[in-house]
Amino acid sequence: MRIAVVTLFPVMIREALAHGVVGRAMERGVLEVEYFDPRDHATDVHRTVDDRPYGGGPGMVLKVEPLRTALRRAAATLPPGSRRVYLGADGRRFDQAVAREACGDRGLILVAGRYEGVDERCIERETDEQWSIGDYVLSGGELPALVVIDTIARLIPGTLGSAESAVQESFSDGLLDWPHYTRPPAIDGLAVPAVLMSGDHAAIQRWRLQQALGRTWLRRPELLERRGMSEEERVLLEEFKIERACRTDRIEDSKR
Ligand code: 4H7
Repeated sequence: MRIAVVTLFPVMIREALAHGVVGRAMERGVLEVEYFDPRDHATDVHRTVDDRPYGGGPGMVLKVEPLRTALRRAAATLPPGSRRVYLGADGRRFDQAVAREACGDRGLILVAGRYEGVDERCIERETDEQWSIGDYVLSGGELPALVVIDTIARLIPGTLGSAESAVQESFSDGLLDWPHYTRPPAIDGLAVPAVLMSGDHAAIQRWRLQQALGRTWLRRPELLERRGMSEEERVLLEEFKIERACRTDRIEDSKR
Protein backbone atom coordinates (compact mmCIF):
# COMPACT_ATOMS: atom_id res chain seq x y z
CA MET A 1 0.00 0.00 0.00
CA ARG A 2 1.13 3.55 -0.71
CA ILE A 3 0.43 6.39 1.72
CA ALA A 4 1.21 10.03 1.02
CA VAL A 5 1.37 12.55 3.85
CA VAL A 6 1.01 16.25 3.21
CA THR A 7 2.87 17.83 6.11
CA LEU A 8 5.15 20.67 7.13
CA PHE A 9 7.04 18.19 9.33
CA PRO A 10 7.93 15.14 7.21
CA VAL A 11 10.94 14.28 9.38
CA MET A 12 8.74 13.94 12.46
CA ILE A 13 6.69 11.24 10.71
CA ARG A 14 9.53 9.54 8.85
CA GLU A 15 11.57 9.01 12.02
CA ALA A 16 8.65 7.67 14.00
CA LEU A 17 7.86 5.13 11.25
CA ALA A 18 11.42 3.79 11.09
CA HIS A 19 11.04 1.54 14.14
CA GLY A 20 9.57 -1.83 15.01
CA VAL A 21 6.81 -3.58 13.13
CA VAL A 22 6.02 -0.63 10.81
CA GLY A 23 9.72 -0.03 10.07
CA ARG A 24 10.05 -3.65 8.94
CA ALA A 25 6.91 -3.38 6.79
CA MET A 26 8.53 -0.45 4.98
CA GLU A 27 11.82 -2.36 4.56
CA ARG A 28 9.90 -5.28 3.07
CA GLY A 29 8.09 -2.91 0.73
CA VAL A 30 4.55 -3.86 1.78
CA LEU A 31 4.08 -0.24 2.87
CA GLU A 32 5.47 2.83 1.16
CA VAL A 33 5.12 6.30 2.72
CA GLU A 34 5.81 9.42 0.69
CA TYR A 35 5.95 13.03 1.87
CA PHE A 36 4.68 16.22 0.27
CA ASP A 37 5.77 19.35 2.11
CA PRO A 38 3.86 22.58 1.32
CA ARG A 39 7.07 24.49 2.09
CA ASP A 40 8.66 22.94 -1.02
CA HIS A 41 5.95 24.71 -3.01
CA ALA A 42 6.14 28.14 -1.40
CA THR A 43 6.84 30.78 -3.99
CA ASP A 44 8.43 33.70 -2.08
CA VAL A 45 12.01 34.06 -0.84
CA HIS A 46 10.94 33.43 2.77
CA ARG A 47 9.13 30.23 1.72
CA THR A 48 6.00 31.42 3.54
CA VAL A 49 3.42 28.70 4.32
CA ASP A 50 1.04 30.62 6.63
CA ASP A 51 -1.28 33.55 6.14
CA ARG A 52 -3.48 35.82 8.27
CA PRO A 53 -7.08 34.73 8.89
CA TYR A 54 -9.91 36.67 7.29
CA GLY A 55 -11.95 38.21 10.09
CA GLY A 56 -8.82 38.87 12.11
CA GLY A 57 -7.79 37.46 15.43
CA PRO A 58 -4.70 35.70 16.67
CA GLY A 59 -3.07 32.77 14.93
CA MET A 60 -2.43 31.96 11.31
CA VAL A 61 -3.93 29.68 8.66
CA LEU A 62 -2.03 27.34 6.34
CA LYS A 63 -1.50 29.27 3.13
CA VAL A 64 -3.68 28.02 0.30
CA GLU A 65 -1.33 27.83 -2.72
CA PRO A 66 1.58 25.81 -1.24
CA LEU A 67 -0.84 23.40 0.44
CA ARG A 68 -2.92 22.94 -2.68
CA THR A 69 0.14 22.32 -4.85
CA ALA A 70 1.52 19.75 -2.38
CA LEU A 71 -1.86 18.01 -2.21
CA ARG A 72 -2.29 17.89 -5.97
CA ARG A 73 1.26 16.54 -6.39
CA ALA A 74 0.41 13.80 -3.90
CA ALA A 75 -2.81 12.95 -5.77
CA ALA A 76 -0.95 12.86 -9.11
CA THR A 77 1.75 10.57 -7.67
CA LEU A 78 -0.48 8.03 -5.91
CA PRO A 79 -2.72 5.44 -7.58
CA PRO A 80 -5.86 6.99 -9.13
CA GLY A 81 -8.82 6.98 -6.75
CA SER A 82 -6.69 7.25 -3.59
CA ARG A 83 -8.82 8.82 -0.88
CA ARG A 84 -7.71 12.21 0.40
CA VAL A 85 -8.24 12.43 4.15
CA TYR A 86 -7.99 15.56 6.24
CA LEU A 87 -7.03 14.90 9.87
CA GLY A 88 -8.98 17.13 12.21
CA ALA A 89 -10.81 16.95 15.53
CA ASP A 90 -14.21 17.41 13.85
CA GLY A 91 -13.87 14.38 11.56
CA ARG A 92 -15.35 10.89 11.57
CA ARG A 93 -13.93 8.89 14.46
CA PHE A 94 -11.00 6.76 13.27
CA ASP A 95 -11.25 3.24 14.70
CA GLN A 96 -10.32 -0.34 13.78
CA ALA A 97 -13.28 -0.58 11.38
CA VAL A 98 -12.20 2.53 9.46
CA ALA A 99 -8.65 1.14 9.33
CA ARG A 100 -9.90 -2.21 7.99
CA GLU A 101 -11.88 -0.38 5.32
CA ALA A 102 -8.83 1.67 4.29
CA CYS A 103 -6.24 -1.12 4.25
CA GLY A 104 -7.79 -2.62 1.13
CA ASP A 105 -7.14 0.59 -0.85
CA ARG A 106 -4.02 0.86 -3.00
CA GLY A 107 -3.32 4.44 -1.94
CA LEU A 108 -4.24 6.93 0.80
CA ILE A 109 -3.46 10.63 1.13
CA LEU A 110 -3.33 12.12 4.63
CA VAL A 111 -3.36 15.87 5.15
CA ALA A 112 -1.87 17.10 8.43
CA GLY A 113 -2.93 20.61 9.36
CA ARG A 114 -0.89 23.09 11.40
CA TYR A 115 -1.37 26.60 12.79
CA GLU A 116 -5.09 27.27 13.41
CA GLY A 117 -6.01 25.07 10.48
CA VAL A 118 -6.59 25.05 6.74
CA ASP A 119 -8.75 27.27 4.52
CA GLU A 120 -12.23 25.69 4.55
CA ARG A 121 -12.55 25.79 0.77
CA CYS A 122 -9.36 23.73 0.48
CA ILE A 123 -10.84 21.06 2.74
CA GLU A 124 -14.10 21.03 0.81
CA ARG A 125 -12.61 20.97 -2.68
CA GLU A 126 -9.35 19.06 -2.24
CA THR A 127 -10.19 16.34 0.28
CA ASP A 128 -12.78 13.54 0.37
CA GLU A 129 -13.12 12.79 4.09
CA GLN A 130 -12.17 14.00 7.55
CA TRP A 131 -10.99 11.67 10.29
CA SER A 132 -10.44 12.36 13.99
CA ILE A 133 -8.45 10.04 16.25
CA GLY A 134 -10.30 11.15 19.40
CA ASP A 135 -11.81 14.01 21.36
CA TYR A 136 -8.78 16.14 22.17
CA VAL A 137 -6.90 19.03 20.59
CA LEU A 138 -3.41 18.52 19.15
CA SER A 139 -1.05 21.13 17.74
CA GLY A 140 -0.85 19.41 14.37
CA GLY A 141 -2.15 16.54 12.28
CA GLU A 142 1.18 14.65 12.33
CA LEU A 143 0.42 12.52 15.40
CA PRO A 144 -3.01 11.53 13.99
CA ALA A 145 -1.27 10.66 10.69
CA LEU A 146 1.12 8.39 12.61
CA VAL A 147 -1.73 6.73 14.48
CA VAL A 148 -3.59 6.10 11.22
CA ILE A 149 -0.50 4.75 9.41
CA ASP A 150 0.50 2.43 12.28
CA THR A 151 -3.02 1.00 12.60
CA ILE A 152 -3.42 0.43 8.86
CA ALA A 153 0.11 -0.98 8.44
CA ARG A 154 -0.63 -3.75 10.96
CA LEU A 155 -3.55 -4.88 8.80
CA ILE A 156 -1.58 -5.19 5.55
CA PRO A 157 -0.68 -8.82 4.79
CA GLY A 158 3.07 -9.20 5.27
CA THR A 159 3.46 -6.61 8.05
CA LEU A 160 3.01 -8.91 11.00
CA GLY A 161 4.86 -12.19 11.29
CA SER A 162 2.68 -15.30 11.08
CA ALA A 163 2.72 -15.72 14.89
CA GLU A 164 1.58 -12.15 15.53
CA SER A 165 -1.20 -12.23 12.94
CA ALA A 166 -2.42 -15.62 14.22
CA VAL A 167 -3.03 -13.97 17.60
CA GLN A 168 -4.75 -10.99 15.96
CA GLU A 169 -7.09 -13.12 13.86
CA SER A 170 -8.01 -15.45 16.69
CA PHE A 171 -11.11 -15.43 18.84
CA SER A 172 -10.07 -12.23 20.61
CA ASP A 173 -11.32 -10.06 17.72
CA GLY A 174 -13.30 -7.07 18.97
CA LEU A 175 -12.29 -7.68 22.60
CA LEU A 176 -9.73 -6.05 24.85
CA ASP A 177 -6.50 -7.97 25.32
CA TRP A 178 -6.00 -10.59 28.02
CA PRO A 179 -3.29 -9.98 30.67
CA HIS A 180 0.29 -11.03 29.92
CA TYR A 181 2.94 -12.41 32.28
CA THR A 182 6.63 -13.25 32.10
CA ARG A 183 9.34 -14.25 34.58
CA PRO A 184 9.81 -14.18 37.53
CA PRO A 185 6.99 -16.50 38.72
CA ALA A 186 6.28 -14.20 41.69
CA ILE A 187 6.69 -10.43 42.17
CA ASP A 188 6.20 -9.19 45.77
CA GLY A 189 4.16 -12.30 46.51
CA LEU A 190 1.98 -11.85 43.41
CA ALA A 191 2.00 -15.16 41.54
CA VAL A 192 1.41 -15.80 37.86
CA PRO A 193 -2.02 -17.42 37.29
CA ALA A 194 -1.42 -21.16 37.71
CA VAL A 195 -3.12 -22.16 34.46
CA LEU A 196 -0.38 -20.37 32.48
CA MET A 197 2.22 -22.70 34.07
CA SER A 198 0.13 -25.84 33.50
CA GLY A 199 1.24 -26.57 29.95
CA ASP A 200 -2.42 -27.32 29.10
CA HIS A 201 -2.79 -25.30 25.91
CA ALA A 202 -6.54 -25.75 25.59
CA ALA A 203 -7.03 -24.54 29.18
CA ILE A 204 -4.71 -21.58 28.53
CA GLN A 205 -6.66 -20.56 25.41
CA ARG A 206 -9.91 -20.84 27.30
CA TRP A 207 -8.53 -18.74 30.19
CA ARG A 208 -7.23 -16.04 27.84
CA LEU A 209 -10.55 -15.76 26.03
CA GLN A 210 -12.31 -15.59 29.39
CA GLN A 211 -9.99 -12.81 30.60
CA ALA A 212 -10.52 -10.89 27.35
CA LEU A 213 -14.30 -11.21 27.71
CA GLY A 214 -14.21 -10.29 31.40
CA ARG A 215 -12.04 -7.25 30.90
CA THR A 216 -14.14 -6.02 28.02
CA TRP A 217 -17.30 -6.49 30.11
CA LEU A 218 -15.72 -4.58 33.03
CA ARG A 219 -13.97 -1.78 31.15
CA ARG A 220 -15.71 -1.36 27.79
CA PRO A 221 -19.17 -2.95 28.00
CA GLU A 222 -20.32 -1.10 24.86
CA LEU A 223 -17.71 -3.00 22.80
CA LEU A 224 -19.17 -6.31 23.97
CA GLU A 225 -22.68 -5.08 23.25
CA ARG A 226 -21.73 -4.22 19.69
CA ARG A 227 -19.77 -7.42 19.07
CA GLY A 228 -22.11 -9.99 20.58
CA MET A 229 -21.03 -13.36 22.03
CA SER A 230 -21.24 -17.01 21.12
CA GLU A 231 -22.94 -19.41 23.54
CA GLU A 232 -19.52 -20.68 24.66
CA GLU A 233 -18.37 -17.12 25.29
CA ARG A 234 -21.50 -16.35 27.34
CA VAL A 235 -20.71 -19.31 29.59
CA LEU A 236 -17.10 -18.20 30.01
CA LEU A 237 -18.17 -14.66 30.92
CA GLU A 238 -20.73 -15.91 33.47
CA GLU A 239 -17.99 -18.00 35.08
CA PHE A 240 -15.74 -14.90 35.12
CA LYS A 241 -18.48 -12.88 36.87
CA ILE A 242 -19.03 -15.58 39.51
CA GLU A 243 -15.31 -15.97 40.23
CA ARG A 244 -14.97 -12.20 40.47
CA ALA A 245 -17.92 -11.94 42.87
CA CYS A 246 -16.36 -14.63 45.09
CA ARG A 247 -13.04 -12.79 45.05
CA THR A 248 -14.75 -9.51 45.99
CA ASP A 249 -16.54 -11.30 48.88
CA ARG A 250 -13.21 -12.62 50.16
CA ILE A 251 -11.72 -9.13 50.08
CA GLU A 252 -14.76 -7.72 51.91
CA ASP A 253 -14.49 -10.53 54.51
CA SER A 254 -10.80 -9.87 55.11
CA LYS A 255 -11.59 -6.21 55.91
CA ARG A 256 -14.02 -7.22 58.67
C1 4H7 B 1 -6.64 20.47 11.33
C2 4H7 B 1 -7.22 21.66 11.71
C3 4H7 B 1 -6.47 16.21 14.73
C4 4H7 B 1 -5.69 19.91 12.13
C5 4H7 B 1 -6.87 22.30 12.87
C6 4H7 B 1 -5.74 17.34 14.48
C7 4H7 B 1 -6.76 16.91 16.96
C8 4H7 B 1 -6.98 15.98 15.98
C9 4H7 B 1 -5.30 20.52 13.31
C10 4H7 B 1 -5.92 21.72 13.69
C11 4H7 B 1 -5.55 18.24 15.51
C12 4H7 B 1 -7.79 14.74 16.27
C13 4H7 B 1 -4.40 23.19 14.82
C14 4H7 B 1 -6.64 22.86 15.69
C15 4H7 B 1 -3.95 23.56 16.21
C16 4H7 B 1 -6.17 23.23 17.07
C17 4H7 B 1 -4.56 24.45 18.34
C18 4H7 B 1 -4.28 19.86 14.14
N1 4H7 B 1 -6.07 18.00 16.73
N2 4H7 B 1 -5.57 22.37 14.89
N3 4H7 B 1 -5.03 24.13 17.00
N4 4H7 B 1 -8.44 14.68 17.39
N5 4H7 B 1 -4.83 19.42 15.39
O1 4H7 B 1 -7.77 13.81 15.48
